[in-house]
Amino acid sequence: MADARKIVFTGASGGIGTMIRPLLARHYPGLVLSDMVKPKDLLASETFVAADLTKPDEVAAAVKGADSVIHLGGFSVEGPWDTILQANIIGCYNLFEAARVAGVKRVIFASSNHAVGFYPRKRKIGTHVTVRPDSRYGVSKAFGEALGALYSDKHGMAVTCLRIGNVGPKPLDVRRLSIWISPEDIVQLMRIGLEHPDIRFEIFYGASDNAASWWDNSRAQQLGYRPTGKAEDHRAHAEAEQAKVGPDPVGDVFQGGTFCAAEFTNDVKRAGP
Ligand code: 15L
Repeated sequence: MADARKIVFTGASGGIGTMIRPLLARHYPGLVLSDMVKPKDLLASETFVAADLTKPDEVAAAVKGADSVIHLGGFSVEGPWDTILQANIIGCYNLFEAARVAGVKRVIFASSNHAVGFYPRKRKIGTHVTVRPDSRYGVSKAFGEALGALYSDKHGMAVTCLRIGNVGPKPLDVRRLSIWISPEDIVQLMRIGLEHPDIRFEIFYGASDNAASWWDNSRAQQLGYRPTGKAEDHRAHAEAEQAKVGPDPVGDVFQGGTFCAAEFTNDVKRAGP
């Protein structure tokens, strides 16, 4: 269905952005894409505004006149502190603040499973648990969720945080059987955030209908989420890929996997809730 709203999509040239742009364009043909580099295959219906998230003026120009923002921009894995600080802390603040000034009504924030990565795999968690980040990257995603709550409560912005698992055509390994989300399903979650009248501040898990899930996504379901992807359909592929890597005594215990194991100097029994 055509939609006259102006929706700005940051991080449009990144991995997830590239996968979901054509799917989003079916629902929102006038999408305004933003990133540091222009996507190679801009559709006739799309426009592009270059913006560096660390530069408030550029971010303000990118979101000018928008009523909604899908914020996928930033650094998408663990990195040195200054990289995370610039792209995901300062960049995320600049985005929310520019959105407030521009009168943006709805923001979809790409959070991550790594905001709660130190929960053990044997525990099923909902969206109200205390954050347990597994990396500086995970901390930055928890920060983004907190900013979203602030702008929702203080300024009435309708903010939806997606704690994304792993987006792709199929789960890459056994861990991803629990956290995988198809491109179609993440677009479905974004559409709920962009359109549902009851959104104030929400956290959804970005996961498909995975039998091995570690997450209770009942709030998303209450608001209409009906995932169509099923990780189990790809189990053989995921197990074959898993067989190529050895066991990880830290990463295999916790939901965040290798993000937990990196730089780990603790005792596994003392980590996580
Ligand atoms: C993420 O948050 C990353 O952006 C992505 O690259 C994957 O590492 C994913 O998490 C994951 O946990 O598989």
